[in-house]
Amino acid sequence: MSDDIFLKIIAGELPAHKVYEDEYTYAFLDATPNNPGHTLVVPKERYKDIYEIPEEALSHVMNTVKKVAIAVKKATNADGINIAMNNEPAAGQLVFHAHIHVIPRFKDDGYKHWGKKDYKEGEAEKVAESIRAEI
Ligand code: DGP
Repeated sequence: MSDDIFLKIIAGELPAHKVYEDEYTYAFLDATPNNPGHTLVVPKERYKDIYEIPEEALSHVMNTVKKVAIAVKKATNADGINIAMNNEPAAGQLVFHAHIHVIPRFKDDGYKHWGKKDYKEGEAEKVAESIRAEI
């Protein structure tokens, strides 16, 4: 039996507030929202994260993310929307079935953006070159 809670939600074995479903994707309210209306969009097939998910499946997910983002904004009267994906525990991933967070944001919701760092001399050039070499 799978220990994938999102597969169980898709199969109706665990309760969730579904907001959208199509052949490839499923969208439901996050149980512990940053703000009311915070929705998770998942592929119906299990892929662990951004590294594993095939381009075609990701493209289905992103099409649904756009649909859901527009609906969440209208339904909640949000001032903005964050789209986020956590990959691996170091980045905050808790559920290992790839998913995108659609988070409605409000001017007065109290959240702050992540802190920023400065590059040291020569560091940006070096890291950009390393990334280019991996693509
Ligand atoms: P992440 O940290 O990116 O892996 O986010 C996982 C999210 O999944 C987290 O915001 C809470 C949500 N979540 C975990 N378990 C359940 C559940 O059983 N039902 C619902 N609706 N959401 C869940």
